[in-house]
Amino acid sequence: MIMNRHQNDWYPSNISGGQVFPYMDHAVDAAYYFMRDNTSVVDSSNTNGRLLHPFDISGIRSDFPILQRRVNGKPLIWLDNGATTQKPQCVIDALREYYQEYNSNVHRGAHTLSKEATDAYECARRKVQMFLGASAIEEIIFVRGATEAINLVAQTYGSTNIRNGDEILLTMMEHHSNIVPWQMLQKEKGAVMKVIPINGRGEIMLDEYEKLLSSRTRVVAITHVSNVLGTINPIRKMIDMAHRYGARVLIDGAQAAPHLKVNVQDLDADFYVFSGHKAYGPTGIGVLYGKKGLLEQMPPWQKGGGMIKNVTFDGTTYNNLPDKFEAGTGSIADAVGLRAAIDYMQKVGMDRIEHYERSLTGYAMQALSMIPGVNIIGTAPDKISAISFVVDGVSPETVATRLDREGIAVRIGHHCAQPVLQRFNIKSTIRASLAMYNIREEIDMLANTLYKITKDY
Ligand code: 7TS
Repeated sequence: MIMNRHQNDWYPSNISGGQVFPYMDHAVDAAYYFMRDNTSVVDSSNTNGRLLHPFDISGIRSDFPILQRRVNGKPLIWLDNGATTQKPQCVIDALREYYQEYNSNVHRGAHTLSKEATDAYECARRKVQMFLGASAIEEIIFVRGATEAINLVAQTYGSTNIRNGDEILLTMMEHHSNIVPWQMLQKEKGAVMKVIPINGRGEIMLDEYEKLLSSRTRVVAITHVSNVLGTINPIRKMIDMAHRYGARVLIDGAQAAPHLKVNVQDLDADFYVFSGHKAYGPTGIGVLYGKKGLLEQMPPWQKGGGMIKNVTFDGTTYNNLPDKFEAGTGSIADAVGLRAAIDYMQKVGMDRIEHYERSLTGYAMQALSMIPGVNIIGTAPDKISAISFVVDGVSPETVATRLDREGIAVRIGHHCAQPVLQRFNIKSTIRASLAMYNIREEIDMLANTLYKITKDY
């Protein structure tokens, strides 16, 4: 059944069918209730308590057609945003328009369609530059996603700058994409990899980090937000600390760019990466930001068409930035789709998305932490979106299957971040990860279903 686009009251008031989890009837921390009507956000940090423009949650939800779907007879509750977000209509339209009206290869300006496609592709690059606050358009390289961006940096910057005995620092909470490329490089070069530990709440131990830094540190690779714990890392400070030792810092922004306002110049990040598909854009497109001076010094990565200036059988000269790192035909339509996604996020406002999601994350933390038998992994006060937990005596598979029966999509497993789970002596968690279109009623539904599961086992 397709729901009315603007219908926002389709959750039954007694969603648990009689067995209501107690927290719904009792006042929790009032702080989590201040947006009860879902219509307005007070951002006291920016406005001294004045009301900002309404956060039009029902308008936002109606922009995402898939949210009208039913799964197993129930309205879809998409809490797997850490894996990928759903797409607003404007992104779907941008892809359709590209293929329907101006599909062409880029940078081959002999005809109208190529010019239109090139304009759209470069406009998308400009949009990303603004989104990240980069100082120059040449600093934005289109890649397939965060994984490809990190591999590019490890294999170009890394392979020319890391030598025997040099040190690479990573945190305990990195995604495999920000571990394996560095590990391979470390083995190849005879370098040393050191791991920055985290505490029991899932926060980086800055004093231990300080101790690990030295003049041997060449690269520090840190996730901005953990995909398992949701912790927001103090990357501004960590970048400063690394720079004092002359190290370069790569920030994995895969779980941050859709949720937080990022400015790479304020952060002074050397490299910042993210994936379009986790930020309401299409799959197949992602971004590597790098400081121009660094990108210019780095050798090209993949070789082929587009990245050259001149080729003879005696030798090749490479193209300028950003083309030097974009061999072959890129994901043109997906870049155009990413531009629409960024437009959409900016229309809503990154400040307001962050504020809303922080509050929703707090609400979900509160709700889940009150269910006996549910243990949350990752309790840092500064966290957003990802909430991992285990349920006493019930396997993650069983929990996920029961949730799916209610239309609730979560991810289970190691989330491609096995070391952080090892830190907490577990192999698998259930993870709910939130995005701007999620609402408290969905969290209530999750909490009530979990409560019922704990009662049944
Ligand atoms: N870095 C982080 C922090 C991530 O969470 C992910 C994907 C990646 C890198 C890789 O992104 P990709 O787009 O190149 O694949 N994380 C997840 C996740 O948590 N569930 O599915 C994918």
